[in-house]
Amino acid sequence: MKLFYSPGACSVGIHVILEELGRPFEPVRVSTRDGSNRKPEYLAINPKAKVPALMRDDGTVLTEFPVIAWWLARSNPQAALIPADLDGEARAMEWMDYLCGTVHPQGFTRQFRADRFAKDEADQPRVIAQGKAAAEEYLALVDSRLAGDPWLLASGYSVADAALFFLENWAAGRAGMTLPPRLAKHLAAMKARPAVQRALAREAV
Ligand SMILES: N[C@@H](CCC(=O)N[C@@H](CS)C(=O)NCC(=O)O)C(=O)O
Repeated sequence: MKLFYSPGACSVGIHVILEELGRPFEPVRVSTRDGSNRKPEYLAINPKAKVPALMRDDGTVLTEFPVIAWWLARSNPQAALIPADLDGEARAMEWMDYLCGTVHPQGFTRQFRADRFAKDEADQPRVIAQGKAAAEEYLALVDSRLAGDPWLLASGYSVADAALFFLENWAAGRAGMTLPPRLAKHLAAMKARPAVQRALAREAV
């Protein structure tokens, strides 16, 4: 398997999941900062020009964080990274959809890529402020709805925690936000996991 990732991007969550599985994979760096994701070689792999993308052993490619995470968890049931019961699995998907489909673009892409939302530079501080306010509101909601301690689901650690991790890491780092208390505890618990440490170390190289 090959993981196409960009250092510091949302793809670190998939990097974490692959490290949790302990199966061999090849990490392939595609920097979104220098525009490598828009080069023809990468567009041939993912025409959406986004990371993460996962090339499976048969050469087929999956895109979209929640789908890649779900597929990895379901195809490696021994790792127990998603609840085995239908309702628990639905809860994990519900969180990942919210985190990747709402919190990421509305809360953080607005802060980090304001030029995508406002061409006129004079309008961009307003977009950034909107993103920060939205991120604070969304993260407060997540904080109030954690069903586990410290994990998102009452049943324990799951791929949904890896999705929450990349957002918390952005919030506490690049966005300079103060995390609400339960999310601060969740981030610390994530950072204590050897799989997270391995993923972060590899991305830092
Ligand atoms: N819906 C996608 C979004 C992925 C996404 O936005 N990735 C960002 C990095 S965090 C990216 O590739 N940005 C490059 C660009 O938009 O040029 C998912 O959940 O996987």
